[in-house]
Amino acid sequence: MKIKKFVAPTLKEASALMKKELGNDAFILSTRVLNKRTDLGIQKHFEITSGVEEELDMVLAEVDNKHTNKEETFSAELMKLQKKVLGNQRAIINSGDSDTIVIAPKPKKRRKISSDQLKQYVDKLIYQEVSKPIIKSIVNQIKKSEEFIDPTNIEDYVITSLSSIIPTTSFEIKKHGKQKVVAIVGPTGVGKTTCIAKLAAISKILNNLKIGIISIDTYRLGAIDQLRIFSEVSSIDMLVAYEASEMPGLIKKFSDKDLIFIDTAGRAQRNLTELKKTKEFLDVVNLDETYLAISATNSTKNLIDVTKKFEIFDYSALVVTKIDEGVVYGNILNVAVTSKKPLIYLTNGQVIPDDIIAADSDFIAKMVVTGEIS
Ligand SMILES: Nc1nc2c(ncn2[C@@H]2O[C@H](COP(=O)(O)OP(=O)(O)O)[C@@H](O)[C@H]2O)c(=O)[nH]1
Ligand SMILES: [Mg+2]
Repeated sequence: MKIKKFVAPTLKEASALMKKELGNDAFILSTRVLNKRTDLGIQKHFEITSGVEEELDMVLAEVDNKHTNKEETFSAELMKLQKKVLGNQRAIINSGDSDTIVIAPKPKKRRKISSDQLKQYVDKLIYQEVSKPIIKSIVNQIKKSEEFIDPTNIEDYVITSLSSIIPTTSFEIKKHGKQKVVAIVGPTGVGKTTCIAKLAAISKILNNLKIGIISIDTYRLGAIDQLRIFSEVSSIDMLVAYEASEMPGLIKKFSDKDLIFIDTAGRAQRNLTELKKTKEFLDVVNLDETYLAISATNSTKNLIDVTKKFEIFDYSALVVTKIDEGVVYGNILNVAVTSKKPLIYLTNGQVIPDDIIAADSDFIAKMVVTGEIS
C-alpha cells in the first residue's frame, strides 16, 4: 500500500490533489484540521492521509462472486468480510513530519468501532438506496483505515469517503464580457423552467448581469405564459422560438446580453423523435453549456435511464431538482457516479430565486448519511 498526505485549504481540494496523484482508487485513511502559516497569517487547512492498494482486493471479489440480491443478505455478507479483515492488526502512526509515517504494531488505546456500529452505517446507506458497488467501496475504505476510526469519527469518515466520489462543478461566467449561452434539458415537469427563473433572477440581482431567456417550450399549454409572467415581474427579457430556424435570429437579438438561458420543452424521454425535435432547436445555436435537470424524487433506475436517453444533447452537468421532496438521497449519488456527470445545482423548493443551492459534495454526502438536508 502506497501512503501519502495531502494538505489544502478545503477537504475537497485535498481530495482532488489525492485523486490527481494517486488516481481514483485512492482511499482516505484519515483526515485532520491543521493550522497552517500562510502569507495571510494562520489559516485552517485540511490534511488527508491517503493510501492506494497496489493490487485488487480479494475480499471485494468475494462479495462480487456471491450474488446476493436481498439487501439483508448483502449487509450480513459485508459484516462477515468486515470481521475477517478487522482481525488484521496494524496501525499507522504519524511521526510528526508531514511526509513520513511509521507503520507500527497497533496501540491498544483507541476504542475500535464495533461490528454493530459499522453495520448501522451500512444499513443507513442501504436504506438511502446507495448502490451496492458504492457501499462496497466505502466498506472497503473503512476496513483499510480501521486503525483510525473510532465511534466518535466514523460518521465524519463515511461522509468524507462518500464526498470524495461525488463529482461536482460550478457555474462560471465568461470573462472579458463574452456572452454565455446555457440550455437546460430534461423530462416533463422536472423543474427546468423554475430553475432557469431562479438562475436568471440570481444572475441579474447578485451578479448584475444582463439576462435573456429564450423559450422553445411552445409544446405544453401555458408554458410560455408561466415564463412570460416571470420575465415581466423580474424585468428579464424573454423571446419565444416556434421553429428551429428562428433560433440564430433570437440569439442575435440578445447580442447585448451577458447570459442567455434556453428553456426547452418538457418531453418524455421515451420518445426519441420528440427529443430530436428539441435538439434541432439547440443544434443551430453555439451553446456554451447544456445541463440536464433530473428530479430527486425518481428512483436510481429512472434517473440512469434519463441520463442515457438525454445523452444526445451532450450535456455537461446535472441539476437535481426537488430535493425537498426526496425521501432518500442515494439516487443522487448513484446517478452522478454512474453517469460520470458532475452535479452543478440542487433545487430545494418552489420559491424563486431562493430555493437553489450550488452543488457541494460534502453537503450531498451529509444528506445521504444523515437523511436530512442540513
Ligand atoms: N418542491 C419543489 N417543487 C419544484 C421544484 N422545482 C420546481 N418545482 C415545481 O415543479 C413544477 C414543475 O416545474 P417546471 O419548472 O414548470 O417544470 P418543467 O416542465 O421542467 O419546466 C412546478 O409546480 C414547480 O413549482 C423544487 O425544487 N421543489
Ligand atoms: Mg418548462
